[in-house]
Amino acid sequence: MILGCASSKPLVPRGLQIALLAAIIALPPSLGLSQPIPKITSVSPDWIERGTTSVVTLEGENLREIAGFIFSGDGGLTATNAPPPVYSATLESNRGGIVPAGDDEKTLRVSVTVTPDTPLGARELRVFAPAGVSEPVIVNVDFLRQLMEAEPNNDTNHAQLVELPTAVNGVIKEAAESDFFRFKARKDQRLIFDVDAFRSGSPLDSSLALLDAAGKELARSEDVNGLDSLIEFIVPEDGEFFLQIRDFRYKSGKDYKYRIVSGELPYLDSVFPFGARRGQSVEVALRGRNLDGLSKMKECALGSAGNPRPHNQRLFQSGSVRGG
Ligand SMILES: [Ca+2]
Ligand SMILES: [Ca+2]
Repeated sequence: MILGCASSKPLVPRGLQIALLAAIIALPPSLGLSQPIPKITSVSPDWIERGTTSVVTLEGENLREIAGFIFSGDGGLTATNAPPPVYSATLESNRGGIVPAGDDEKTLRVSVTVTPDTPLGARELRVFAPAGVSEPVIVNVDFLRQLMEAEPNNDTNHAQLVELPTAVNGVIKEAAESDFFRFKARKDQRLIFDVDAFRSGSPLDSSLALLDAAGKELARSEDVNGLDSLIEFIVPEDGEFFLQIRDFRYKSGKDYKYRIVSGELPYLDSVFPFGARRGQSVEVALRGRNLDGLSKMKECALGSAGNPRPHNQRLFQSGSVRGG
């Protein structure tokens, strides 16, 4: 349809042009432009402790008219819209006032509940609206308490106090930034600090250090699992210690995320054999730390033919054992 042209005589009288425009604008969305399909680009936090309800924030597009949530994989997760935080206000100096934050279609707060007995591991989360269903993002279920770093935590004087065991989640956002955490430990504890960044696609090349209460470096790790650091620390005496993480090259960015599984936790260096036929029980030899003398597992239940996922899947991956 041609409504008119500045350089020629309009094909449609001006009054009719205005009426046509008004009619197009007034069309309901289903008859005019198609409704937009929701899109999720990130979820934070993306790890949730089993048996808890957590608020996670989705970022993306067209998230204002969400009708529901879909989880794929093992069950045990449900989600509802979370109310906006009452304290969420942004000071906008150029407008001279306080306006509510997060009132847009690019952010959605979701309350996710995980049952206490659901299997650990990853789930796909999608949102749906009348126009369609989003692509999925991954949400992980863990047995550890999940902590988000709290700024400022960029030096030992502002180190964030954490209680082990825990999984600490953070981001190295600023150039040359280090994040510091402070924890108490008892003599002879064998503590594991297992960074997960590179292995999850983060550009962070972690450099991880343990310091004593005076700030003296006791241990440092660069690359153990790919670029991810791992420290095993046998506590020399009761006291407080610092954990420090930064990028090895002092790089940074909002996607420089990390996760540090921390505490007196079992850690597998290797398993043998590496797998077994579906539906078969095998004896698996284990090598690792904090295994409580466990060197073999006689019964390693694998999924039946109808359930191809190993029940205790994580035992077939080296790294921190996260329960089962
Ligand atoms: Ca920080
Ligand atoms: Ca590294």
